[in-house]
Amino acid sequence: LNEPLIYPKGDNETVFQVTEEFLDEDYQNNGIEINNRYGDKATDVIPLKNLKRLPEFPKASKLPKDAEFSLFLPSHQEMAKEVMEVLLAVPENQLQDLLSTCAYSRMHLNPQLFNYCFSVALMHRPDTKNVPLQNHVETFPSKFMNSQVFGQAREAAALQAKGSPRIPIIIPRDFTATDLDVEHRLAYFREDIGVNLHHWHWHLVYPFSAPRREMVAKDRRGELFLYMHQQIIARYNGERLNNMLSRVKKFSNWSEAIPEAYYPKLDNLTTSRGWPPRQAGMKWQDLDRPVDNLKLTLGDMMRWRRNVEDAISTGFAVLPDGSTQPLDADTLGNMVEASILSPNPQLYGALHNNGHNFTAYIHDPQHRYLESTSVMADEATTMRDPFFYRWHAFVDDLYQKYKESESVTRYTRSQLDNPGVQITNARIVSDSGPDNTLNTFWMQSDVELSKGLDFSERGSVLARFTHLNHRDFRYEIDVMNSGAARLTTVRIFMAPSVDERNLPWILNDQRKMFIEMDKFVTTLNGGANKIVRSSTESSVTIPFEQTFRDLSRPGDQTSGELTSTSFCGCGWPQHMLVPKGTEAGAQYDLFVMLSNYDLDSVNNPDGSPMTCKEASSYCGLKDRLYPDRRSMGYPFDRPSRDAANLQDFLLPNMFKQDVRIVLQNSPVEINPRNPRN
Ligand code: CUO
Repeated sequence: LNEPLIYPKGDNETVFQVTEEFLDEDYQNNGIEINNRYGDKATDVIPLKNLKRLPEFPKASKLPKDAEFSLFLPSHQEMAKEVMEVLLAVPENQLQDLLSTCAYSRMHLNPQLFNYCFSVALMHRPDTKNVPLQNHVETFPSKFMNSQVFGQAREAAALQAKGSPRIPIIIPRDFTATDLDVEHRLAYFREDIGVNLHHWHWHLVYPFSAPRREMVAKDRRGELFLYMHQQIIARYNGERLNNMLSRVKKFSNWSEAIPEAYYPKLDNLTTSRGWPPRQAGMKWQDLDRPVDNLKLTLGDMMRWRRNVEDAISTGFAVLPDGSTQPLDADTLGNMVEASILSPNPQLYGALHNNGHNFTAYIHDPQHRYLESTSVMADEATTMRDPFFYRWHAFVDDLYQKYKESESVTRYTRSQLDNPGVQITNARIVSDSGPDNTLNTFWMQSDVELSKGLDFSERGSVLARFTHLNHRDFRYEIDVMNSGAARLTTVRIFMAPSVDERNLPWILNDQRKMFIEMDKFVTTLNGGANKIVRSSTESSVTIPFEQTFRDLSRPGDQTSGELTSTSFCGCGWPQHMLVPKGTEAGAQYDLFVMLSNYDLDSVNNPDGSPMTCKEASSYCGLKDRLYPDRRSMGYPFDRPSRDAANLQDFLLPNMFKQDVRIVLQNSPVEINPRNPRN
C-alpha cells in the first residue's frame, strides 16, 4: 500500500493489471508498457475491472502525494470523509468494483490519506469487515524505526544474491538519545513497535469523525477513549517508578516552556522528509498555518478548557440550544477528545486533538519554514514522544476530576461485594521461578519490511529490534462459594506497592496506578473452586504473533498472507503485559476480585458471556457491546467511600497478593521464532 500498485517487485508476485484509466495523466502513455515490462514476471495477475464512472475527489486530491497527512487537522478529516464515502458507497458484494475503486484511489491520492481511508472502509463495510488489515509496520515501516535502517535495506536489496539467507538489519536499542536525557530511560516503552501499533489500531477502530455517524457512535467509545488512555498513563507511570523517575507531570500551565525534547530520527518515506524534532524549552504558540487551514489561539484552548471544567464541576453539559444534560463518562470523553458525538462542539471545542496540534507544529507555528507536523500528529508515532504522556496526563486529570466530583457516587458495599464468594488465596505461578515472582527480560525479534519498501526487489528484508518480554505465567485463585453455582467476573489488576518516595500509597493515588492485567467470566461451582488462568489468555493483550507476524511459519515470509489469528489487531502487545520491574525485584500489589455477575452482565446479541479471545479490555468487541456493564476501570475508577488504603478496601471477594517483578537485564535473548538467528 505504500508502493505504486503497478510495480511488482519480482517473481512470484501478485500484480494488478491496470488500464490507462487508472493512471495519472503523466503516466498514461506508459501504462501498457509498464504492464508488459513487469507483468510477465508475476505469477498472479489480477485484472482490474474498468469502472463505469471514475470516482472524483475534489477535496482529497488537493493534498499532494508527498505531503504529511494528519487526522488532527479538520481539513484533512474532510478529505478523509470524502474518500471514505466513495469507498463505502461501492455496492455491497461488488468486490471487483471495490478493488478497482481502491486501485484508482490509491493511484490518485496521497498514500497516507488513502491508507487510512482504505483501512477504515475495510473495517466498516459489511462485506469486508472480516478481512484482516495488513500489519501497519509492514506497510509503513518508516513510522516505526530508525531511518538508517532503510539505507541499509537498500544496500542489502542491491547486493544480496537472490535466494541467499537474509541477514537481519539490527536496530540499536538506544537510537534516539543517550542516558544523559533521563526521559530516555523510558524509550523502550515509548518506542516499542507493539505499543505504537496498538495505539494506531485503537484510533482506527474508534475514529472521532467519519462520514457516517454509526462508524463513530460505537458502544461507550467516549468512555473507552478516556479509559484506554488512562491505562496507558498508569502503565507509563509504573514504568517510570521502575526507572527511578517520578510520575509524569500533567501539562497544565500552557504558557510554560516544555523541558522534554524529542528527536525522533524517523524518516517519512512518503514525504521524503525527516519528522521534525522538538528542542528542550519550547512553548506552545498560536497557530496560523493557511496551508493546513489551521488557525487556533491559546485563548481558544483556554476558553474550551474553562467550559469543560465547568461541565465537570456542575455535572452538566450545556447543549447548543441552551438546555443541559447530565454529564457521564462517555459524554465527557466525546467532549474532550473531541469526537463528532460531542454534545456541543462550539462550546467545548476539541481540547485533546488540538493539544496534539499545538505540539505537532511547535517548531513552525506559522509555516514560516514550510515544515510539517512532528510525530505528535500521527497515531502511529505520537506515543514515541515524552510529551504525549504529559498531554495525556492532563486529559486524564480531567477524567479523574470528573470521577472525584459529586456527580459520581462512591461505590456502596453492595456494588463491590459478592455475597457467599470468598477468595482464600491468589498467586502467580510460573515454570521459571518461585511463586509470586514475575520474570522479565529483553528479547530481539525480527519484522519484515519488504512490503513497505519499493526498492526491495529481491524479497524479504528483516529488521531486528530489542523489546521487553516476560516469561509466561498463570494465576491460580482458590475460591470458596457457599451458594449455588453461578457466574462471576474475575478482575485482575496490578500496581506498584510504594510510591516514588518508597512510602505506601493512599488508595486515592494507588487506584490511578492500577493496570488491568486480565478480566474474564467463569463459572463457580458450589463449594471449593480453583481458577487457573494463563497470562497468554489476557483480555488486555493480543498474542505475540499478531504484533510480530510469525516469520518462521512457512509461506509467511514472502506471501504476505496474514494468519487467521491476526483478525483483531487492536490490543496491548502481549510482550508488554508485565511492567519491566527491576533487577533487584520491584514490589507490586496483585489485586484479584470476583464480582457479582448480575451487576456485570451485558446483553450482547448472541447472549454469550464476554470472550477474551479478542483484547476487549482496551478495545471493546467488534460490532458488539462493551462486554462489562460496570464503569470502565471498576472498582478503581473512583475514590473509595471510606478506605484509606488497599488493605482497608478489601472484601471477602477480593484478594491482595505481594508479588515481585524481577528483570534479567542481560543477556538479551534472541526470539527463537526469528527466521535466522
Ligand atoms: Cu490516542 Cu491523544 O488520543 O493520542
